[in-house]
Amino acid sequence: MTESIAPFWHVTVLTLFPEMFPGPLGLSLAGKALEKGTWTLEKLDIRSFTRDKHRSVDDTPFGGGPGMVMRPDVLDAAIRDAKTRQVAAGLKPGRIVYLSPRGRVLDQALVREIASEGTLTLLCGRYEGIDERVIEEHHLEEVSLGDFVLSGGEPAALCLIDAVVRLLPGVMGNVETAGEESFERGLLEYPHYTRPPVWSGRAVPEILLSGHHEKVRAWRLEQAEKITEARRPDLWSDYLASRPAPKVKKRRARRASAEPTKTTATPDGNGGSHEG
Ligand code: 4HQ
Repeated sequence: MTESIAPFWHVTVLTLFPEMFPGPLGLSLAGKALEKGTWTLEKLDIRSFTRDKHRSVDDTPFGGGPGMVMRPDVLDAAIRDAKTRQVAAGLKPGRIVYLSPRGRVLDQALVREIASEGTLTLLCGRYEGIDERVIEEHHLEEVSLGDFVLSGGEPAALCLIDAVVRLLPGVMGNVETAGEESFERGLLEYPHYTRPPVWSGRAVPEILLSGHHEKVRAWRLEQAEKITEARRPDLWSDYLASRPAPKVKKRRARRASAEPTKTTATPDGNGGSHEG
């Protein structure tokens, strides 16, 4: 699961609010990378794919109910144009993500996967959402930022792009390389401190001032583990399950043992091991 990151990356955004892009991503490190051409952004205004005189992108839901639904014919034209333009630019059209609370919840593994692919198309919905048939027809992948409701997919798209772009080569400089970052190990971050060493009567943990790099590393791991266990039992159990099993010294099978390889509870209550 160690995808290499694409050398450059393209995203096409389908939206009714193209002015929202790159938005905050035009500033700071992501913006610099955009200027340098580390990534490219194409915005397609969904309304430009309407053909009626009122330029309608939505209509009332069949079966009744509140709100409006984005029309499949308009979205289909937008998606086709996105693909056509990607091919014309020499890109291989990749996955098409529809931002939606029904989707797979975005995590760092999916961000890495997307960063490893050259091209992404993002569809931002408004109103109650989009006609289900477009999801089927174009094999849209639904991705959610979390269990809350936005007024549109645009802020979620900006978050996803931000998370991808910071992984592209040269965007972040030297920070968080080679899986230094806590989340790369499936843990929450350890606590950070900087000057002054005493502030508001609070001293920085002494170990951090000691210069013992190995002890600092061990302390930070311990802190990251404690905070993950306390705050995110879901991450904690994944971490425990994926952690390499502690080495158990091989002990020769007992000659008279009926079940020499069984590792479940034994009369000594320790799986037959004297470690762990
Ligand atoms: N919406 N994660 C409804 C979200 C959302 C989320 C986007 C609101 C789609 C139609 N998107 N529109 N949560 O709440 O990604």
